[in-house]
This record gives sequence, structure tokens and C-alpha cells, in this order.
Amino acid sequence: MEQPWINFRSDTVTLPTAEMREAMAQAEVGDDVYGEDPSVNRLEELAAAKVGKEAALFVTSGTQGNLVSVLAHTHKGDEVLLEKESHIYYYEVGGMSALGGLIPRLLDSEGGIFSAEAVRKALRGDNIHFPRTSLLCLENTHNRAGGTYWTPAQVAEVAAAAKEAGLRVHVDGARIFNAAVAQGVDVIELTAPVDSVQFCLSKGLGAPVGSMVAGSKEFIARARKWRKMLGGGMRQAGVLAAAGIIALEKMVDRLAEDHALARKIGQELVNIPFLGVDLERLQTNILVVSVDPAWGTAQELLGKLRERGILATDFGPQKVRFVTHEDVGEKDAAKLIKALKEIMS
Ligand code: TLP
Repeated sequence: MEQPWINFRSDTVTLPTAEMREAMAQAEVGDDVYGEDPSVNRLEELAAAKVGKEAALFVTSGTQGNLVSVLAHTHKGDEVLLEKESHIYYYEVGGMSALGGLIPRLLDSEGGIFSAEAVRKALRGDNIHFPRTSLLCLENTHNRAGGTYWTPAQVAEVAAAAKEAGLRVHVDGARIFNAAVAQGVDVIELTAPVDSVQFCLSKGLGAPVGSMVAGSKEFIARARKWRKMLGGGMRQAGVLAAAGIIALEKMVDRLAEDHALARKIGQELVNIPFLGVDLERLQTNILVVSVDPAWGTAQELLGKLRERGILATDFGPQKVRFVTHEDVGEKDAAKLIKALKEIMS
């Protein structure tokens, strides 16, 4: 899309930095299906070390990363516990059911976070009528709840409840570095209690393509096989991995700037008529704003913003999502606030 759009649709819209493009051009590559791409191998080692797991796998997207993880943890016909608005359930085309033959059991939550008690209540025990429940998934940060994060203690608590019942635990950590940076904790505190994690290089970390899955060596070997079956065995993928390495080494700390900018915008929006912002849920870089039906709909608001060169996403009939990222700054935020004040008055 041509400039001058101000793009708050998602942090997926970030463009690779000049340093990434340079590294991509210079990347040492090989055939990754043979395990012979040195750049991919380096990225996988780096990713595993960052999240404190034995091994990692470079996948094409967050959706593929979650799917290979879920498939590698389960068998056809199993039940998977997950939050009712989780990305895996809501936005991943039903892959777990279509391709894994899995049945989801949905958990209620408070802002995307559920308790160990909720997990225990959802477990039905052993009975000839019931499917085998084999996996619990959680999402950190939680996208549809507005980028809310799980604390290390909350993750540890639900993971312990799941493990007690013999379940594996997978984290959709598309934005897990946002969760870590926002809390000022090492990401390992958020991943240590769980069996596997998926995180995206292509969101706030700015890489053009790709996600990582991390877990035990044995789990990653199974995930690798599923990735191949799903057509995700890439060849000279080192050109992409080279950008991923920079994403992990250089782009994590700057996520704090995205959080600060989202907060700044949110604090201004609370004073604008017909808009609702939950500042408590505004913990990272996702700002979900509700639109009073007395004014109009989310689509109408998006249309008016578009006329002013500003893009955002609808998150339901009366909700709009703004996401901050590397390619929007203070000036863009000021234009957004001014536009919203004009549109809503
Ligand atoms: N989320 C996208 C859209 O699909 C909604 C976005 O713009 O936020 N887990 C979570 C929590 C995500 O937010 C996303 C992407 C994914 C997984 C999937 O990642 P991709 O888009 O790489 O398949």
C-alpha cells in the first residue's frame, strides 16, 4: 500500500529494517529440509536459548506454528482446552479440528486470563463417553482481550493444574516478548512452566516472515515432521532467518516504545465522546476501543479514519483495534487523536 497511510491495523505490517535487508542479502544459506541451512540453524539455536527450551523450529507463520504444536502434542479425537476467544480457536480457520480431528473445549476468562480452578472444572475425568483431554493452550499476550499479559505466577499455576491431570501445555506466544517486556521479566519466566511456545518474528519484532516453535528435542522432531506434511519445509530459508536473527537480537527491547505509545493514545481517547477504552486492559501494544452505537458502527468509524489516511481493524460490530509498532510514531499518534476528536464530535 502506498504512503502516506498511517497504519494501525496490526504490528504484522512492520517493514523489515535496513539492517534486516542487508543481512538477508548477505545470508549464508543451504537446503533446510536437509538441515543444511546455517542461518536457519543459527536462528533455531538462538530462539531455543532465548525461551529456555532444548530446541526450536522455524515455521512460516504463527498459524502454522500453533498448528504443528497442537498436532505434535495430540492424537486424533483428543480434546483441547483453550480460551473462548483465543487466536487458535477464533482466527486459525479451524485447523485443529479440520486437520487434527481435535475437539476444542472453551474456557471463559477475565481479559484472556483464566485460573487453575477453571482448568480443573473443565476436566471431566476418565469416562468411556468422553474424549481424551490432552492439551491446554493459553495466549500471551491475549490478542482479542486487548494485548493483556499472563504473569509468570499465573502461567505456573495453570500449567501445574494441567500437568497434574496429565495434559501438555502450549503457549501461543505470538507476542510473548511484549508480555515479558511489559512486565520487566525474562521471557524464560513465562515459558519455563510450559511444554511448548510459538512466537512470531513478523509482528512487533519487525521481521518480514516467520515464527518459531520451541520445546523439547523430541517435541520439535515431531513438529518438524508435521511442518513438512503441511508444506512448510522450506529450502534456502536462511534469507528469511537472517532477518529473524536481527529481530531476536535487536528488536525486543524497543517493544517498550510501542507499549508507551499505545498507552499515550489510550489516555487521550478516554476523553473523546462515544469512545470507550479499558485502560486496565491496555497493557501492551493493542488498543481495543468500543464505539457507542448512539454514534454509529465500527465500520463507519474505520471509513472516516480511512478518509483521513488512517488504517485500523474492526474487532466486532462496535469495536475497533489499533496496534502500535515500529512503523508508527508520536506524530502518527497525534494525527490519530486529532482525527478521532474531529470525527466523534
Ligand atoms: N494475529 C493477526 C490476525 O490474525 C488477527 C493480528 O493482526 O493480530 N496468535 C496470535 C495471538 C496472533 O495475534 C496471531 C496473528 C497469530 C497467532 C497468527 O500469526 P500469523 O498471522 O503469523 O499466522
